[in-house]
Parts: sequence; structure tokens; C-alpha cells
Amino acid sequence: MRVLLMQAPVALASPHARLSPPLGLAYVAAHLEAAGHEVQLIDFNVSGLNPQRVKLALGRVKPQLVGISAHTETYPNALRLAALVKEHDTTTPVVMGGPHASILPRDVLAEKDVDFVAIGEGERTAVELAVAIEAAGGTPDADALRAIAGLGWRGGRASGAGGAGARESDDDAPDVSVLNEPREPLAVTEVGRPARHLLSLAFYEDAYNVLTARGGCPYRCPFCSASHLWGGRRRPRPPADIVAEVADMVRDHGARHVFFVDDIFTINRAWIDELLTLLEGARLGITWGCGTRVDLVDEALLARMAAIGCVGIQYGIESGAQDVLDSVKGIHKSDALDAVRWTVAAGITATCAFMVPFPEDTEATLAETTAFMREVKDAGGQLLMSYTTPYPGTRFAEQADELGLTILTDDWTLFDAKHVVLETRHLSATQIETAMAEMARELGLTRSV
Ligand code: B12
Repeated sequence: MRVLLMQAPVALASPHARLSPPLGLAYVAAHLEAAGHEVQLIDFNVSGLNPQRVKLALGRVKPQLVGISAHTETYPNALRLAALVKEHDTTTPVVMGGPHASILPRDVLAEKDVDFVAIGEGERTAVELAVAIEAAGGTPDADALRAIAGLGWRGGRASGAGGAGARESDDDAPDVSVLNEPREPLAVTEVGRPARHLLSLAFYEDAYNVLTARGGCPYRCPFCSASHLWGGRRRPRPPADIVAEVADMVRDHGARHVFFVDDIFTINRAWIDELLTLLEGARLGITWGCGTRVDLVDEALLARMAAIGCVGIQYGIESGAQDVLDSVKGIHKSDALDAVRWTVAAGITATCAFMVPFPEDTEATLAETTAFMREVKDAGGQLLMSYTTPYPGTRFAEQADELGLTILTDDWTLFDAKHVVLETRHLSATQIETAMAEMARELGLTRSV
């Protein structure tokens, strides 16, 4: 069948929207193609969300299924895309996936223009949905839908929603959302390669991103939704498979610089050793970057990474007040400074991200953070700042009251970490904005995030 996949774009142009290929959607595309479907993928971050262009694409592709990917910030645009699809042809089924739909599936299913949500890893869910739609020649019946793990859908009481396999549905409601059993994780050997041939790689600043693991991060930082999204058990891909993918990118796409997408690239020492050995042996002549925690590196590892082409590491340091760090991240300031010094000494750029404010932050702890950021800067680290944002599914969102947080808006467009969307019991929105501006000025930063 013909499937059109759409990446919803960020709404507000901002420096943090560094364009990188939508890997999640490209994996879904690859699995749909492998199952014999005809797939097109449009990233509206690249093409711009122009309703006329969306209509032209719909007219050209004539999709029998549309899949839309969104995180929280891009969700309003995802809904706009869904509305345009339905305006074009009300019978085209629309499935939404990605972090926002995975965490708030019922909210998404309450939207009239979205028929299905894919919760969590979406490859198999999308393929099974496409098969069911094809078999039904339109909307599959409730039994067929209920059989698709990881799918959320709207069922009426006549459909028997709430039967075996369905969670938390309400048979008395006329149009209830049904969330099927969770999808079993994909074996890392079955993840395969994202369908990069469907993307215009030339348009991306970070064109060559390679996913090294599934399952995310075992740390449960209260501001991050990764463990909620992925279950927290990291499933690293086989190093040989990753290096083969990089080698293909060099050969087929002329990649010179690769970014390894992973929440915590260096967490498994045996795995990273093997990956580095294979990367070195492949002599690809590339540079690369990654992200990890400051307490998961040491001098010897960093020197080795640099020798094998690593030129940039992103660290989330978050705060410069040890009490705050103890409560939100469990890292030590001394580990952070060591990591920055070793990274810089190895010739690698250390990009260090900080967030303002945490629930226990006061004017005094923010002053500590500013002082510590100066130390990091003096040690050669690059600084990034963002506003703490209570993304759905995080402890900051779910336990906001207990933590003394007041969430100021439900305009998801503002959940881009560049707007103040919360107040704490110690700091008002104005105080937070003023503090951020002062910190940026004192540290000589020209932009946040
Ligand atoms: C790498 C990464 C980045 C990198 C991207 C780098 C690169 N070169 O690729 C950078 C640093 C740029 C980045 C930036 C940001 N990020 Co980020 N990022 C991640 C991270 C660690 C991995 C994302 C990824 O590639 N996953 C791998 C793919 C395979 O998974 P996926 O995209 O989720 O797709 C799967 C499913 O969701 C589903 N699916 C997705 N779409 C669809 C569509 C359909 C139709 C279907 C059926 C299924 C489906 O199937 C896919 C395959 O299984 C995640 C955390 C995590 N572990 O998920 C955070 C994460 C996605 N980021 C997040 C955020 C908030 C941001 C920023 C706003 C942060 C900031 N301070 O600026 C910016 C926004 C960027 C932008 N405007 O687009 C949040 C999103 C939370 C939310 N609710 O919105 C996450 C979850 C982390 C967190 N803090 O909670 N990020």
C-alpha cells in the first residue's frame, strides 16, 4: 500500500532546532518498505509547513495511510498536518507516533483527525497496522485492531473495547480510546537501517546520525522522559553492525562526520571498547560526536576516543549546586570538571548543557551554578543553557504539585526549552527569566540552548 510519513516541524525558528534527520520515522519507513509497501517521507522541518505543499504532496502520493511523528514541541504542527490530511480526504487513516503520542496517547486519540497512535517503538506496529488496513480495504474491525500490540485506537462499545488485551477502556463511553498491550521490544539485530534514501540528507546540518542502541537510559532523571518512553533498559546494537552502517554512509553518502545517537554512549565499557576497536580498524577517516554522562568517562577512554576521531561530546551537567545535582542527577561537580578537563585535553569539544531552574533552586543556588559554569568555561567547556521544561511523562510534570512546580501553559509549542513554562515555589517566571539573562550576560553567552 502507499504510505506517506510526515515529520512535524518545530513551530518557532530557534537555534536549538539543529536539523538532523528524523531517525525514528526513517526506521518506521524502512520496516514498511521491507514489508512491501510504497513509502514516501517528508520532513517538514526541511520543506516548511505550507498547506498548499501538503495538499500537493497528498494529491501526488495518494496515501492509503499517513503516519505523523511528533515530540511535544512539534505536536501542534502534527495536528495541523493531520487536519490537512483529513481535509484532503476524510477516509485516509492517520497514525501518530513519537514521544508525545507515546506518552499521552489518550489526549492524541481525543483529536478527531488522528485515528491511531503508535505507542513506543513503532516499526512493527506500523507494519501490522498497514497490513490490517490493506486486508480490510479501509478501516479494520475491532478484532483486527485489538491484535496489534502497541496500538492505540478509538473503539465504540459495540466493538467490545475493554476485552482481553485492551487496557483502561470504558465500555460505556460512545467513542473510547483503547490502548492495546504494549509492543514487545524489537531485537537489536532486527532494527536494521533507517531508510536514509527517502531523506534529502544534503539539507541537514547533522546529516549523518547513527543510532547505537535501543531502550534508552537506565538513569531516571526527573526532567527527562527517555526512561518512561523506552523502559530504561539499554539494548546496544552489535558494534560490527554499527561500524558497517557508518562505512556504508561514508561509501554511499560521502559522510565525513557522524553523530552517534545514544543517551549514554559510554555506559558499557566492554561494548564501547569493541566499537572503538572496530571503528579504528575500519580506517574510515571520519570525525564523530556523541553524548554521555560526566561520570561515565575517564582520561584514558577520552584519549582513545579522540585518537579514533571523536571531536565532540555533549554532557548534561544541568546545575552547579551540589545539593540540586544530588536530587536530580546524582553526579558530582568534581566529576563534571574532571570530565571537561580530560575531554578538552584530549582535543575534543566538550559541550556542557545546564538547565534553569530546578525545584529547589533559589537565587543562591543559581549564583552557585553561574560560578560553576564559569569554572567549566575556564576549563575549556562550551556552555549551553535551557529552561527546565516539564515534558509529559517526566517526574517534573507528573509530580509538579509535590515538587512545588506550577506549570504555566498548555501551549505545547512553548515546550522547546527556550521559554519559561513553569514557576517554582522559590522563583517566579520573571525571576527565572531575569536570572537566565543575567547568567548568559555574565558568562558571555549570546544565545541560550
Ligand atoms: C538524540 C536526541 C536529540 C538530538 C538529535 C541529534 C541527532 N543528530 O539525531 C538533539 C541533541 C538535536 C536533540 C534535540 C532536542 N531534543 Co532530543 N532526544 C534525543 C534522544 C536521546 C534520542 C532520539 C532518537 O533519535 N531516538 C531514536 C528513534 C529511533 O526513536 P524515536 O525518534 O522516538 O522513534 C521511534 C518511536 O518514537 C516511534 N515513532 C516515532 N515517530 C513515529 C511515527 C509513526 C507514524 C510511528 C508509527 C511511530 C513513530 O517509532 C520510532 C522507531 O521505533 C531522545 C531520548 C530518547 N532516548 O528517545 C531525546 C528526546 C527525543 N529529545 C527531547 C527534547 C525535549 C529535545 C529538545 C527540545 C531539547 C532542547 N533542550 O532543546 C531538542 C529539540 C530538537 C528539535 N527541535 O527538533 C525529548 C522529547 C520529549 C518530548 N516529550 O517532547 C526526548 C525524549 C528526551 C527528553 N528530554 O525527554 N535531541
